[in-house]
Amino acid sequence: MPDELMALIFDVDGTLADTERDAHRVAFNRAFSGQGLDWHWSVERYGELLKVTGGKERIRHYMEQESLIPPVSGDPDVFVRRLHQDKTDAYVSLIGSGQVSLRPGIARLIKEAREQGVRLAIATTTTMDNVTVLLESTLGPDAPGWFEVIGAGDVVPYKKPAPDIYRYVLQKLDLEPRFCLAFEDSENGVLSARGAGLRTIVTANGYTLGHDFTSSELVLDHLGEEDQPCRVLGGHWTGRCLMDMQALRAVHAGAGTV
Ligand code: XBP
Ligand code: MG
Repeated sequence: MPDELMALIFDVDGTLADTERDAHRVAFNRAFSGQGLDWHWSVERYGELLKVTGGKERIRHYMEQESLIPPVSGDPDVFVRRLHQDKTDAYVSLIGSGQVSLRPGIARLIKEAREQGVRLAIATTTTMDNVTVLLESTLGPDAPGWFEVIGAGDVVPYKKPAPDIYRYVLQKLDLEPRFCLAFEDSENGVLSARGAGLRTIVTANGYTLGHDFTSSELVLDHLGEEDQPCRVLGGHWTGRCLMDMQALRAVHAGAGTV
């Protein structure tokens, strides 16, 4: 008997929506200029910086790389936290204005999972306010409540690629990893999910296409819609490429087709 698929656990950035290039990056740059800093993260530079997960950690890494010192005296950590709060404010207002949409298949799959009583959760590195505003602005004001657990940001000491955030979510769900499927877009995300013992489907994006996804079950360009089938980029899947619950159960069971 294969394990029953009881819960879907979603990453947020790059998986639910393409938020990095045109939302997080823009928000970081707005925070920098708002503080009078001449720092600017280009699309390309940001792609490199993404290997460091977490906004505060990314800012610290950039400052180290560029040998930058805070423009104010006092605790550098306080400076980073303030700058990052400005970034979160900028991100929330950007996403709240409805400029970012969900990736193909996400809304469809979430609806179907809810109809079938499949449990939903989120495991992300980003800040909780960012998750809430994205869910509300794309799926409606009730959407955050559809997710039984939202594991976000600093709730665990070590961010992805550490497995902590997935372990946290599994513990809150009170489920073993074999009953779940994770959705990720990046190598750091897959390492985190796999580290927690989860089977993982990857939907790659512009920033993550070259990543190593060998430990995932399946790599796709997206989850697919009726009029927009997905493409298989890695792993084994034959036949129609549309990740509905039937297809997910097959992937979870290790089958390459429905
Ligand atoms: C997402 C991230 C996040 C965001 C920034 O990684 O790395 O750090 O870029 O969010 P993943 P904050 O999709 O693997 O969870 O600035 O709120 O930290
Ligand atoms: Mg991601």
